[in-house]
Amino acid sequence: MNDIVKEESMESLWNMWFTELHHQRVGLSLKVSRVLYSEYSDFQRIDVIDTEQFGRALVLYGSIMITEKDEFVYHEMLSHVPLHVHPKPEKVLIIGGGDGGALREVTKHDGVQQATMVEIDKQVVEVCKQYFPKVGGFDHPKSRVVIDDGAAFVANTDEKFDVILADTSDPIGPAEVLFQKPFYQSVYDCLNDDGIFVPQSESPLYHQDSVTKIYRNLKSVFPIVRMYLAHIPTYPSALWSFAFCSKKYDPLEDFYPGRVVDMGFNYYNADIHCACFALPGYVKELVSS
Ligand code: SPD
Repeated sequence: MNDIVKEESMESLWNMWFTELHHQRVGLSLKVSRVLYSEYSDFQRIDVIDTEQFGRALVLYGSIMITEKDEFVYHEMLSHVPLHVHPKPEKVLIIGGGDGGALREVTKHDGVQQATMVEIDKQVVEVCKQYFPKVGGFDHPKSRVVIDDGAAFVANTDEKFDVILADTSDPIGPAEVLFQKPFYQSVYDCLNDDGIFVPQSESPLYHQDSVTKIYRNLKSVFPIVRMYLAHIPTYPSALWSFAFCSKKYDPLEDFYPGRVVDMGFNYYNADIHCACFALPGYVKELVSS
């Protein structure tokens, strides 16, 4: 057998798959070409895998946080919806977001003077800088990275922000407190009087109990709370939600399509901005109480 034939046979024998269970009886399986990193940090298990369809994936505690191929949807929708409603977003805070994708999107706005990212797990930031060098906006002059507990940061800071994003993992483990009322109240308190807060708010199909609780908590703190949706292929049910929470601005009445400047978006645009707030009946019901 010559070397080429030998290599081809080895290739065809490689049949390694990563499966994330999205529900007790449903999962997403991706064919893996290489496992690049597997370690435990002080907070969680961190894996980086190379997948044949979605490129590299960052997996925390067994759950996909980003893949190279579809992270743009999540980060554009988390960042640009609020940043196109607030008329003058100068100071932006990102809670979590250790991969730096939200930092990359936020710093695209000329008016933003400083984007502060507060991530609890230093190891996530280091791993992402090494394995996802194109994702994170860490080196932008407006970026400031703080390694700290996001809940403690908002509870103790004297700083005020125009827009706050909660770019968290799921409400289990270290991120659990970031879905609860005391955290939402601290966020409210460190927003300016016309501030906007957007947390990711899970899958309206597979995480219905969590979604209902998250929106109840948010509505007990913010006068304006509106869910919006995006299609993210590698997240549970591929239908993901975000909560637009605001002290003053309405996400549609205070949105002016003419102000949208193309910053190289691949998902977000003025039509998507308006359309993403349209909710299916079963989702409306989830967030109506
Ligand atoms: N189940 C996956 C939820 C992940 C949401 N956050 C992703 C962080 C990407 N910056």
